[in-house]
Order: sequence, then C-alpha cells, then structure tokens
Amino acid sequence: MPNRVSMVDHGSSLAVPSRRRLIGAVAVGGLGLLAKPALAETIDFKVPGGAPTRDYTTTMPEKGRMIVQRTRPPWLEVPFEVFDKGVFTPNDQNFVSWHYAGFPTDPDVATHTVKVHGLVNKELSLSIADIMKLPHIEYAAVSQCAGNSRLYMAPRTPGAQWANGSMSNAVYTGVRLKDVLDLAGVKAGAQRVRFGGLDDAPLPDTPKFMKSIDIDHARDGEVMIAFAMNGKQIPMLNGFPLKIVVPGWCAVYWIKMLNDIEVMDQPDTNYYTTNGYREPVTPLHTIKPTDTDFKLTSITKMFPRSFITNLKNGDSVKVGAPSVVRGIAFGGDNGVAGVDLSLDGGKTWLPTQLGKDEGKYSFRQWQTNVTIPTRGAQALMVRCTNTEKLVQPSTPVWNRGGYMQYVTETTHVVAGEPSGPF
Ligand SMILES: Nc1nc2c(c(=O)[nH]1)N[C@H]1C(S)=C(S)[C@@H](COP(=O)(O)O)O[C@H]1N2
Ligand SMILES: [Mo]
Repeated sequence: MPNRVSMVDHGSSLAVPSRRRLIGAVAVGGLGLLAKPALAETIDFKVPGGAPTRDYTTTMPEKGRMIVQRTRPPWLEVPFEVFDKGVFTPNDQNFVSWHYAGFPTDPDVATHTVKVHGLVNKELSLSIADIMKLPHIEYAAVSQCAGNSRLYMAPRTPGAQWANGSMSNAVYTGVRLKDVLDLAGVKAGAQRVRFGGLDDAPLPDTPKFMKSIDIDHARDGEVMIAFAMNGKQIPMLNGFPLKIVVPGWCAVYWIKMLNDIEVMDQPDTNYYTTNGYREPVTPLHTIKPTDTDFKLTSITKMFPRSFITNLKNGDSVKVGAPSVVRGIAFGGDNGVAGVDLSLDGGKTWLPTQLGKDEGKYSFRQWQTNVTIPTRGAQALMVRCTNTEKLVQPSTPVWNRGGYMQYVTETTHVVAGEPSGPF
C-alpha cells in the first residue's frame, strides 16, 4: 500500500497552535519542573555492566508517566507497556530528547517565524498563519532516536543510555516542505536544506544543533513542517510550535521548534553532520570494538524492528495451552511486509497476523497464538521483514556511537502450568 500522504481538511477542529494550552503546565513551576522531577517509582533495566535503575516522572510539562534519564536537557523514555495499548503513542508519552537546555518553554506563537534563506529567489519570514495557509498533508510516522536501545550495546557505548523506549508513533499534520521552498523559489545549484530550531548552544564555541538533507529529498513532497501531532498541537518538549518530519529517517533530522530553513549551495560541514551521528560503512554498520580501518557516513534511514509488547523478560506463560503473543513492528523507511515469531531460538519461524495498515511509516501491530509444548525457560524471538525485503539480523549491531540497532529481539519467559480453573 502506498504511503498515505493525504490532503486533509480539519476545518475548525485543528486550530492554529496557541500557547494557551501550555500555561497550565508551565506556569505551575516553569523551569523548576524541568530541573526536579518527582521520583514516583523506579525501573531496573537489568543490563550487564552497571544496571541503570531509573526513575519514573509524572511532572514534566504536558507529559504523563515517563522514564526519566536526564532532566535538563531532558531525556524521557516511553514506558514500554505503552506500546501494547495501541499503535499510536499518546502525545503525553511520546519520548523526549534535547541536546541543549537552552530552549524556550513557552514559544510565542504570535511572533514565531520561520526564516527561509540561502540560495533562494526571495528570502521569507513566515508566520505560523502563513505556513498553515498552504495545503495540509497528514500521515503516521515513527520517530526513533538513532541511539534507541543503546543501553543494550555490548560492550556499552557512550551516549544516552536508552532502553527500547526512545521511539514513538504519531499522526503528523502539516505542510509540505516542498511548498515552502517553492514559495521562496530555490535557485539552481542548491545541494542541501538545513534546519535549525529555537534552541541555542550553551557556549559561543559550542556548535548549534542543526541537520540537513539533500535538496531532492527536501522536495519529495513527504518531508513535512508539522504543526500537529495526533490531531493536537505539538507538546512543547516535542518541538512546539513547528517540527520538521522526515518520515523513515531517524529522529535526529526531525528538528523541533523549527525557525530556520537554509538552502545551501554546498555540502553541510556543520559539526552534527561531519562529526556527530555517523555510522561505519560496513555490513550491518557493525565493527569490532578494536577495528580502526573503516569509513564513516551519516546515519539516515531507519531499519525494520519488531518487539513483543504483551510479555516481558521473566514473565510466565502457559504450557500446553494457547497464549496470545502480540507486539508492534515498523519497516524503517518503508512498510512492514511480515512479522515472524520463533519459539526455538531462530531455527523455525511462524508467521503472525498483521494488524491494520496505518501507512508505511507507522508502527503496525502483529499478533499470534502460540502453544508452548515444554515447561521451563523459553526464548521468544520476533523478526520483521520490510516491504523492501530487508530482514532484522540475528546478530546485534555494534558501533562506537551505539547507533541504529535493529537486531532480532528475544524475550525470555518461563512456561509453567496453565493458570485459571482447569
Ligand atoms: N531543535 C532541536 N531539534 C531536535 C533535537 C534538538 O536537540 N534540538 N534533537 C533531535 C534528536 S537527536 C531527537 S532523538 C529528536 C527527539 O524528538 P522528541 O523529543 O520530539 O521525541 O529530536 C531531534 N530534533
Ligand atoms: Mo536522538
């Protein structure tokens, strides 16, 4: 099925983003909320080499219950059970990641502008209202930090120690970046389009966080300037009021609090392109920790992944009676063709039933019934194949940045007596 990029007319139901919604959350404690979360409970991810026990918080502005790794700038992870409840991640539980703490907690929508400059016929300074006058498009897309699952890299690598919850799925509504570029008129010779947001680097010598994509990619009609997430304005921590969505590519490109679009006549030599977010050009972008002789390239598209969401490590399942096993999958930069489950350590694979297709960039649910014949420890493995026939590998990805893990996941459960009245 083609990606469901559609024209939408929300009529009056989708208003111009307003700052009012933020007042309740931010006025209560302002930055104080960002600095000191309530430590409601803890979670132990049980990884070798120093298990991080993390706290949950319920006091981040506009956020529900999240796993907090860092408060300022925030790194908030989705509690994994959220992914079992539905294919879309609620806005108040969409993960959060920022490089620098210097972003406004209450951007002013009345005065917010997006500057379009560089190799264009006409420099623009667009208000939110100007942008919203363009035709609207809408599609579901997974945003995933390039470092999702870095916590499980063996050996561990530096960077945010995300478990599997620095990913989320939402329906985004916005305008085509192409239409905005056409308003400005891109001149011949354009190479890259670079995005910047309202956040500033903390020191004069610290590079500003920016990312860029090729001009053809920027004009593909899919890359979006989003003003809504799941039909509501984007939460402040997720980039209110405007966010670039590059569907199929890892979230590092999805610049939040967008206020700057630069059409470049040359390659991007910004720190975050030339030094940061790079992966080895090797099979599975994997090296051995001792390897030194390999090229690096910028991480870009995502790869297929799948997870069991209704069972976690250590759970018990029935023996000799059917159990439901279900979860989510995504294809990376294209759709989910199939999700298979193995009960024998990957020797044989059983197809599962796919849930509703919400578009090729979305999470897709899958489910199956399995009967575990023997008592004791069992390893359930789940593997996604995308529509370009790329399959999750059986060996883990490893590179120094801890980027783009997509190994076939294993959930260790224990099979015992059927529960209930028999
Ligand atoms: N302006 C801005 N945009 C940004 C970032 C940032 O630090 N500043 N971080 C990027 C990275 S690395 C990630 S993983 C995503 C996180 O988006 P989220 O917080 O909405 O989940 O935002 C991306 N966009
Ligand atoms: Mo990220």
